[in-house]
Amino acid sequence: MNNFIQNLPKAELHLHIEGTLEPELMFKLAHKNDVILPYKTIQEVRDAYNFSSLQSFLDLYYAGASVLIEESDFFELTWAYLQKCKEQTILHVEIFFDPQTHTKRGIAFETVLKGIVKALQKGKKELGISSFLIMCFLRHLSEEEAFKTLQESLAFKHHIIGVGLDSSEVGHPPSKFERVFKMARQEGYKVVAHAGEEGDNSYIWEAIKLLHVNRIDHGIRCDEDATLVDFLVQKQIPLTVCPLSNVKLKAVLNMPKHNILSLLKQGVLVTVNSDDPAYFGGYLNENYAALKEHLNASKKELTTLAKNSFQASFLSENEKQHYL
Ligand code: ES4
Ligand code: ZN
Repeated sequence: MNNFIQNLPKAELHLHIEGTLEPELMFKLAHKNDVILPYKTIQEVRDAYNFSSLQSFLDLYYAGASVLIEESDFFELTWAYLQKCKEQTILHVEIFFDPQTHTKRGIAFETVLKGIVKALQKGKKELGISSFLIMCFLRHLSEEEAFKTLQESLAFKHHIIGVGLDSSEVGHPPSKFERVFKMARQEGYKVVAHAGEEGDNSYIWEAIKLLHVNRIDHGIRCDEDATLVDFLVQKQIPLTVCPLSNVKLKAVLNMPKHNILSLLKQGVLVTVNSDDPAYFGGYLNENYAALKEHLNASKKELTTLAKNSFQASFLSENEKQHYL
């Protein structure tokens, strides 16, 4: 790994903890919990990671998550990711979790949350990594189910900084969750939403105008509308971009065609993130390295992207200053 990228202090703002489940841990937990997987070997799992779209990935991702049963499983998953952060000079993380993926299978919200939180607390204490937790609603499920999840989260509000919106984008626009997000904001949660990954620029506009998001996750289709790009620049609304994910899920044809550096040059507050690193072939440093290799990103650009990751974070202005 490139030394410069390796040693660059970074924050990660778009990371689904369920998307850090490596096939080795998937098999280990399947065995422990008596969960039957549709694969015989680790190689078979890896061979299945050939996606044609977001949905083709999500089908596998939800199947993989079925091995997570006990609190200790969520702890082990999160702890493994934090060790990776330590290796990669990631100093601060804002992690997504999908409670509905688990409560739908009869796993208690509390089991999921406690396992993740205990690992984050250990990560702070032993590795010096600061962290926030963001709860995502699955947008292919109903508004009513999202409200139920929001209600359930309130008992654990002190552990959750904000809410997000993920899963199948097209056909499930932000407007579907306008009332849920309004209540979340009233409860003091920060708000983010996946928008403009596969959905067109109208999904980004809706996330901004109807959900009043603090950040857009992905947002790469903003360049379809010059007015929208100007708006993002003017308001400095951050985009959490995930280059390897976009290529793997065919949201972008290939890495040389990725628009992240073009957006950066136009003044958009873009950041680099890994999304679901166990599935997309790389953690955060591999995403930075892809920009260097395929887009000729300079040291100055890579440094700006890393600084942006702290600027776009939910750290206090005081804490941010430490990194900028
Ligand atoms: C996701 Cl890449 C992506 N997009 C939307 N939802 C997701 N959940 C996990 N990864
Ligand atoms: Zn994502």
